[in-house]
Amino acid sequence: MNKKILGGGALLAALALVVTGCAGTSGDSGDSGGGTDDGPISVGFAQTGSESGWRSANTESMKTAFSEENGFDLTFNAADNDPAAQIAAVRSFINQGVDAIVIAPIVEDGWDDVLQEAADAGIPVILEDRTVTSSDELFASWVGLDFKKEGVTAGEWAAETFGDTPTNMVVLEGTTGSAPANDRAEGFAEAIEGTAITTLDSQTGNFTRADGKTVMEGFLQKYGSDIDLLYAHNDDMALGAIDAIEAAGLVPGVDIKIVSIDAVKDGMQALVDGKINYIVECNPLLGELAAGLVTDVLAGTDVDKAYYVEDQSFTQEQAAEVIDSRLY
Ligand code: GYE
Repeated sequence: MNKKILGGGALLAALALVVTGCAGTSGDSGDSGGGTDDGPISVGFAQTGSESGWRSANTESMKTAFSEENGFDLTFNAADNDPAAQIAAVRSFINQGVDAIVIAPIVEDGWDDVLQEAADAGIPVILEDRTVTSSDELFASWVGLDFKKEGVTAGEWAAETFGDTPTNMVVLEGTTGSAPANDRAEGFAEAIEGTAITTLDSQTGNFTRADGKTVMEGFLQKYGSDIDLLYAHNDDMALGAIDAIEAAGLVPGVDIKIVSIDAVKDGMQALVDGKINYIVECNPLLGELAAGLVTDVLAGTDVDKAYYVEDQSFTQEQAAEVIDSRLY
Protein backbone atom coordinates (compact mmCIF):
# COMPACT_ATOMS: atom_id res chain seq x y z
CA MET A 1 0.00 0.00 0.00
CA ASN A 2 1.33 3.45 -0.87
CA LYS A 3 1.59 5.49 2.29
CA LYS A 4 2.22 9.18 2.83
CA ILE A 5 2.66 10.84 6.19
CA LEU A 6 1.46 14.42 6.32
CA GLY A 7 2.89 16.49 9.13
CA GLY A 8 4.07 20.06 9.63
CA GLY A 9 5.28 21.45 6.31
CA ALA A 10 3.99 18.55 4.27
CA LEU A 11 0.52 19.08 5.63
CA LEU A 12 0.61 22.76 4.76
CA ALA A 13 1.89 21.97 1.29
CA ALA A 14 -0.89 19.43 0.86
CA LEU A 15 -3.46 21.97 1.97
CA ALA A 16 -2.07 24.51 -0.50
CA LEU A 17 -2.37 21.90 -3.24
CA VAL A 18 -5.90 21.20 -2.19
CA VAL A 19 -6.86 24.86 -2.40
CA THR A 20 -5.27 25.10 -5.85
CA GLY A 21 -7.02 21.91 -6.85
CA CYS A 22 -10.42 23.23 -5.89
CA ALA A 23 -10.00 26.58 -7.56
CA GLY A 24 -8.72 25.06 -10.76
CA THR A 25 -11.23 22.29 -11.01
CA SER A 26 -11.89 21.48 -14.62
CA GLY A 27 -14.96 19.41 -14.06
CA ASP A 28 -13.41 16.60 -16.06
CA SER A 29 -14.59 13.56 -14.17
CA GLY A 30 -12.96 11.00 -16.44
CA ASP A 31 -14.87 7.75 -16.37
CA SER A 32 -16.40 8.50 -13.01
CA GLY A 33 -19.91 9.09 -11.78
CA GLY A 34 -22.35 11.50 -13.25
CA GLY A 35 -19.81 13.86 -14.79
CA THR A 36 -19.60 17.43 -13.63
CA ASP A 37 -19.40 19.58 -16.79
CA ASP A 38 -18.57 22.96 -15.35
CA GLY A 39 -21.05 22.74 -12.51
CA PRO A 40 -20.35 21.84 -8.91
CA ILE A 41 -18.95 18.43 -7.99
CA SER A 42 -21.71 16.45 -6.30
CA VAL A 43 -20.45 14.53 -3.28
CA GLY A 44 -22.27 12.23 -0.89
CA PHE A 45 -20.63 12.10 2.53
CA ALA A 46 -21.57 9.22 4.85
CA GLN A 47 -20.56 10.33 8.34
CA THR A 48 -20.62 7.95 11.35
CA GLY A 49 -22.97 10.01 13.51
CA SER A 50 -22.41 12.62 16.19
CA GLU A 51 -20.94 10.62 19.04
CA SER A 52 -18.15 12.91 20.23
CA GLY A 53 -16.45 16.30 20.23
CA TRP A 54 -14.00 14.86 17.70
CA ARG A 55 -16.89 13.98 15.41
CA SER A 56 -18.42 17.49 15.63
CA ALA A 57 -15.08 19.03 14.66
CA ASN A 58 -14.68 16.55 11.82
CA THR A 59 -18.18 17.20 10.47
CA GLU A 60 -17.60 20.95 10.57
CA SER A 61 -14.26 20.59 8.80
CA MET A 62 -15.87 18.44 6.10
CA LYS A 63 -18.84 20.78 5.56
CA THR A 64 -16.53 23.80 5.32
CA ALA A 65 -14.23 22.11 2.81
CA PHE A 66 -17.05 20.68 0.67
CA SER A 67 -18.81 24.05 0.47
CA GLU A 68 -20.51 25.65 -2.50
CA GLU A 69 -17.79 28.32 -2.65
CA ASN A 70 -15.26 25.52 -3.08
CA GLY A 71 -17.25 24.09 -5.99
CA PHE A 72 -19.09 21.25 -4.26
CA ASP A 73 -22.71 20.21 -3.90
CA LEU A 74 -22.62 18.16 -0.69
CA THR A 75 -25.23 15.65 0.45
CA PHE A 76 -24.50 14.95 4.11
CA ASN A 77 -25.70 11.87 5.98
CA ALA A 78 -24.99 10.97 9.62
CA ALA A 79 -25.87 7.35 10.37
CA ASP A 80 -26.17 7.52 14.17
CA ASN A 81 -23.43 4.88 14.37
CA ASP A 82 -25.61 2.21 12.79
CA PRO A 83 -23.48 0.35 10.19
CA ALA A 84 -26.55 -0.83 8.22
CA ALA A 85 -27.90 2.73 8.01
CA GLN A 86 -24.50 3.96 6.81
CA ILE A 87 -24.38 1.35 4.05
CA ALA A 88 -27.94 2.31 3.05
CA ALA A 89 -26.83 5.96 2.82
CA VAL A 90 -23.96 4.99 0.51
CA ARG A 91 -26.41 2.99 -1.67
CA SER A 92 -28.66 6.03 -1.94
CA PHE A 93 -25.67 8.15 -3.04
CA ILE A 94 -24.99 5.54 -5.74
CA ASN A 95 -28.64 5.69 -6.86
CA GLN A 96 -28.49 9.49 -6.97
CA GLY A 97 -25.46 9.21 -9.28
CA VAL A 98 -23.23 11.57 -7.32
CA ASP A 99 -19.79 12.33 -8.76
CA ALA A 100 -17.93 10.97 -5.71
CA ILE A 101 -18.66 9.37 -2.35
CA VAL A 102 -16.79 10.04 0.88
CA ILE A 103 -17.18 7.67 3.82
CA ALA A 104 -16.06 7.75 7.46
CA PRO A 105 -16.72 4.01 7.98
CA ILE A 106 -18.31 3.21 11.37
CA VAL A 107 -16.88 -0.32 11.39
CA GLU A 108 -14.05 -1.93 9.42
CA ASP A 109 -15.90 -4.98 8.10
CA GLY A 110 -18.83 -5.42 5.75
CA TRP A 111 -17.95 -2.98 2.99
CA ASP A 112 -17.13 -5.27 0.04
CA ASP A 113 -20.57 -5.35 -1.61
CA VAL A 114 -21.45 -1.68 -1.50
CA LEU A 115 -17.93 -0.60 -2.49
CA GLN A 116 -18.16 -2.98 -5.46
CA GLU A 117 -21.53 -1.43 -6.37
CA ALA A 118 -19.97 2.06 -6.33
CA ALA A 119 -17.11 0.78 -8.49
CA ASP A 120 -19.57 -0.81 -10.94
CA ALA A 121 -21.41 2.52 -11.15
CA GLY A 122 -18.09 4.27 -11.87
CA ILE A 123 -18.31 6.40 -8.72
CA PRO A 124 -15.00 6.84 -6.91
CA VAL A 125 -14.97 6.39 -3.12
CA ILE A 126 -12.65 8.30 -0.82
CA LEU A 127 -12.41 7.22 2.82
CA GLU A 128 -11.68 9.68 5.58
CA ASP A 129 -10.90 9.04 9.26
CA ARG A 130 -11.51 5.28 9.72
CA THR A 131 -10.32 2.40 7.58
CA VAL A 132 -11.98 -0.72 6.17
CA THR A 133 -10.82 -4.32 5.79
CA SER A 134 -11.89 -4.45 2.10
CA SER A 135 -9.28 -4.66 -0.64
CA ASP A 136 -7.77 -1.26 -1.37
CA GLU A 137 -8.76 -1.75 -5.01
CA LEU A 138 -12.32 -0.96 -3.93
CA PHE A 139 -11.57 2.64 -2.94
CA ALA A 140 -9.52 5.42 -4.46
CA SER A 141 -7.78 6.75 -1.37
CA TRP A 142 -7.95 7.23 2.40
CA VAL A 143 -6.90 10.10 4.65
CA GLY A 144 -6.80 9.80 8.42
CA LEU A 145 -4.74 9.07 11.48
CA ASP A 146 -2.47 6.25 12.63
CA PHE A 147 -4.72 4.79 15.35
CA LYS A 148 -2.30 2.03 16.25
CA LYS A 149 0.46 4.57 16.83
CA GLU A 150 -1.91 6.57 19.03
CA GLY A 151 -2.48 3.44 21.14
CA VAL A 152 1.27 2.80 21.31
CA THR A 153 1.91 6.39 22.47
CA ALA A 154 -0.77 6.12 25.17
CA GLY A 155 0.62 2.75 26.25
CA GLU A 156 4.20 4.04 26.36
CA TRP A 157 3.07 6.80 28.70
CA ALA A 158 1.41 4.20 30.95
CA ALA A 159 4.49 1.97 30.85
CA GLU A 160 6.78 4.89 31.76
CA THR A 161 4.44 6.18 34.47
CA PHE A 162 3.78 2.87 36.24
CA GLY A 163 6.85 0.86 35.26
CA ASP A 164 7.17 -2.15 37.54
CA THR A 165 4.52 -0.98 40.02
CA PRO A 166 1.58 -3.42 40.02
CA THR A 167 -1.25 -1.42 38.41
CA ASN A 168 -4.91 -2.29 37.89
CA MET A 169 -6.32 -0.84 34.68
CA VAL A 170 -9.83 -0.54 33.27
CA VAL A 171 -10.44 0.28 29.62
CA LEU A 172 -13.27 2.16 27.90
CA GLU A 173 -13.20 0.94 24.31
CA GLY A 174 -14.52 2.81 21.30
CA THR A 175 -17.29 1.51 19.02
CA THR A 176 -16.94 -2.27 18.70
CA GLY A 177 -15.52 -3.23 15.31
CA SER A 178 -14.32 0.30 14.47
CA ALA A 179 -10.76 0.80 13.25
CA PRO A 180 -9.80 3.19 16.08
CA ALA A 181 -11.14 0.82 18.78
CA ASN A 182 -9.30 -2.16 17.26
CA ASP A 183 -6.04 -0.36 16.57
CA ARG A 184 -5.88 1.68 19.78
CA ALA A 185 -6.36 -1.52 21.79
CA GLU A 186 -3.67 -3.33 19.81
CA GLY A 187 -1.12 -0.50 20.02
CA PHE A 188 -1.61 -0.03 23.76
CA ALA A 189 -1.33 -3.75 24.48
CA GLU A 190 1.97 -3.89 22.60
CA ALA A 191 3.39 -0.93 24.48
CA ILE A 192 2.56 -2.24 27.98
CA GLU A 193 3.77 -5.77 27.33
CA GLY A 194 6.14 -6.88 30.07
CA THR A 195 4.99 -4.18 32.53
CA ALA A 196 3.09 -4.81 35.78
CA ILE A 197 -0.10 -3.29 34.35
CA THR A 198 -3.04 -5.73 34.50
CA THR A 199 -6.39 -5.23 32.78
CA LEU A 200 -9.20 -5.67 35.33
CA ASP A 201 -11.91 -5.02 32.75
CA SER A 202 -12.40 -3.66 29.25
CA GLN A 203 -15.78 -2.70 27.78
CA THR A 204 -17.14 -0.48 25.05
CA GLY A 205 -18.41 2.99 25.86
CA ASN A 206 -19.26 3.61 22.18
CA PHE A 207 -17.05 6.73 22.08
CA THR A 208 -19.79 8.69 23.95
CA ARG A 209 -19.72 10.63 27.19
CA ALA A 210 -22.98 9.04 28.41
CA ASP A 211 -21.80 5.46 27.91
CA GLY A 212 -18.35 6.29 29.28
CA LYS A 213 -20.07 7.39 32.49
CA THR A 214 -22.39 4.37 32.73
CA VAL A 215 -19.66 1.80 32.06
CA MET A 216 -17.29 3.50 34.51
CA GLU A 217 -20.04 3.44 37.16
CA GLY A 218 -20.19 -0.33 36.66
CA PHE A 219 -16.39 -0.65 36.95
CA LEU A 220 -16.41 1.41 40.16
CA GLN A 221 -19.17 -0.71 41.68
CA LYS A 222 -17.26 -3.87 40.88
CA TYR A 223 -13.66 -2.86 41.62
CA GLY A 224 -13.96 0.35 43.69
CA SER A 225 -10.68 1.90 44.70
CA ASP A 226 -8.71 -1.07 43.35
CA ILE A 227 -8.68 0.78 40.03
CA ASP A 228 -5.40 2.65 39.49
CA LEU A 229 -5.61 3.55 35.81
CA LEU A 230 -8.23 4.22 33.14
CA TYR A 231 -7.39 4.00 29.45
CA ALA A 232 -10.20 5.63 27.45
CA HIS A 233 -10.13 5.30 23.66
CA ASN A 234 -11.41 8.90 23.42
CA ASP A 235 -11.71 12.06 25.51
CA ASP A 236 -15.51 12.01 25.64
CA MET A 237 -15.60 8.63 27.39
CA ALA A 238 -12.89 9.86 29.79
CA LEU A 239 -15.03 12.93 30.54
CA GLY A 240 -18.06 10.76 31.28
CA ALA A 241 -15.88 8.53 33.47
CA ILE A 242 -14.61 11.59 35.37
CA ASP A 243 -18.21 12.35 36.41
CA ALA A 244 -18.61 8.77 37.64
CA ILE A 245 -15.30 8.84 39.53
CA GLU A 246 -16.17 12.12 41.26
CA ALA A 247 -19.64 10.84 42.13
CA ALA A 248 -17.97 7.82 43.76
CA GLY A 249 -15.96 10.17 45.98
CA LEU A 250 -12.63 9.55 44.24
CA VAL A 251 -10.33 12.11 42.63
CA PRO A 252 -9.81 11.68 38.87
CA GLY A 253 -6.20 12.18 37.81
CA VAL A 254 -5.01 11.39 41.36
CA ASP A 255 -6.77 8.31 42.80
CA ILE A 256 -7.36 7.00 39.30
CA LYS A 257 -4.93 8.14 36.63
CA ILE A 258 -6.44 8.67 33.18
CA VAL A 259 -4.97 8.51 29.67
CA SER A 260 -7.15 9.21 26.65
CA ILE A 261 -7.04 10.00 22.93
CA ASP A 262 -8.31 12.92 20.77
CA ALA A 263 -7.19 16.20 22.46
CA VAL A 264 -10.48 17.99 21.84
CA LYS A 265 -11.13 21.22 23.79
CA ASP A 266 -13.00 19.68 26.74
CA GLY A 267 -10.45 16.90 27.05
CA MET A 268 -7.57 19.38 27.00
CA GLN A 269 -9.35 21.47 29.66
CA ALA A 270 -9.68 18.38 31.90
CA LEU A 271 -5.97 17.72 31.32
CA VAL A 272 -5.09 21.29 32.33
CA ASP A 273 -7.37 20.91 35.38
CA GLY A 274 -5.44 17.80 36.44
CA LYS A 275 -8.36 15.39 35.95
CA ILE A 276 -6.76 13.61 32.98
CA ASN A 277 -3.03 12.80 33.10
CA TYR A 278 -2.07 12.40 29.45
CA ILE A 279 -3.76 12.84 26.06
CA VAL A 280 -2.68 11.60 22.64
CA GLU A 281 -3.94 13.82 19.84
CA CYS A 282 -6.11 12.69 16.95
CA ASN A 283 -6.59 15.50 14.43
CA PRO A 284 -10.19 15.76 13.14
CA LEU A 285 -9.53 18.55 10.64
CA LEU A 286 -9.46 16.33 7.57
CA GLY A 287 -11.94 18.22 5.37
CA GLU A 288 -9.55 20.05 3.05
CA LEU A 289 -7.44 16.95 2.54
CA ALA A 290 -10.52 14.87 1.72
CA ALA A 291 -11.84 17.54 -0.66
CA GLY A 292 -8.45 17.73 -2.35
CA LEU A 293 -8.46 13.98 -2.85
CA VAL A 294 -11.94 14.06 -4.39
CA THR A 295 -10.88 16.78 -6.80
CA ASP A 296 -7.67 14.99 -7.73
CA VAL A 297 -9.33 11.61 -8.21
CA LEU A 298 -12.06 13.09 -10.42
CA ALA A 299 -9.42 14.93 -12.45
CA GLY A 300 -7.56 11.65 -12.99
CA THR A 301 -4.52 12.79 -11.00
CA ASP A 302 -2.56 9.96 -9.37
CA VAL A 303 -3.06 9.75 -5.62
CA ASP A 304 -1.64 7.47 -2.95
CA LYS A 305 -3.85 4.89 -1.26
CA ALA A 306 -3.22 6.26 2.22
CA TYR A 307 -2.43 9.67 3.68
CA TYR A 308 -1.56 9.72 7.37
CA VAL A 309 -1.87 13.03 9.24
CA GLU A 310 0.61 13.29 12.11
CA ASP A 311 -0.51 13.55 15.75
CA GLN A 312 1.11 14.96 18.90
CA SER A 313 0.58 14.13 22.57
CA PHE A 314 0.30 16.28 25.69
CA THR A 315 1.19 16.20 29.37
CA GLN A 316 -0.75 18.47 31.76
CA GLU A 317 1.99 21.14 31.53
CA GLN A 318 2.12 21.00 27.72
CA ALA A 319 -1.68 21.24 27.52
CA ALA A 320 -1.66 24.41 29.61
CA GLU A 321 0.79 25.99 27.14
CA VAL A 322 -1.21 25.21 23.98
CA ILE A 323 -4.85 25.13 25.06
CA ASP A 324 -5.65 28.69 23.96
CA SER A 325 -4.30 28.17 20.45
CA ARG A 326 -6.11 24.89 19.72
CA LEU A 327 -8.41 24.87 16.69
CA TYR A 328 -10.81 22.22 18.02
O1 GYE B 1 -11.31 9.30 18.27
C1 GYE B 1 -13.67 9.47 18.47
C2 GYE B 1 -14.72 9.48 17.43
O2 GYE B 1 -12.74 7.74 14.33
C3 GYE B 1 -10.82 8.85 15.10
O3 GYE B 1 -14.24 8.59 16.46
C4 GYE B 1 -12.27 8.75 15.15
C5 GYE B 1 -12.84 8.53 16.55
C6 GYE B 1 -12.49 9.56 17.59
O4 GYE B 1 -15.95 9.28 17.84
O5 GYE B 1 -13.82 10.52 19.39
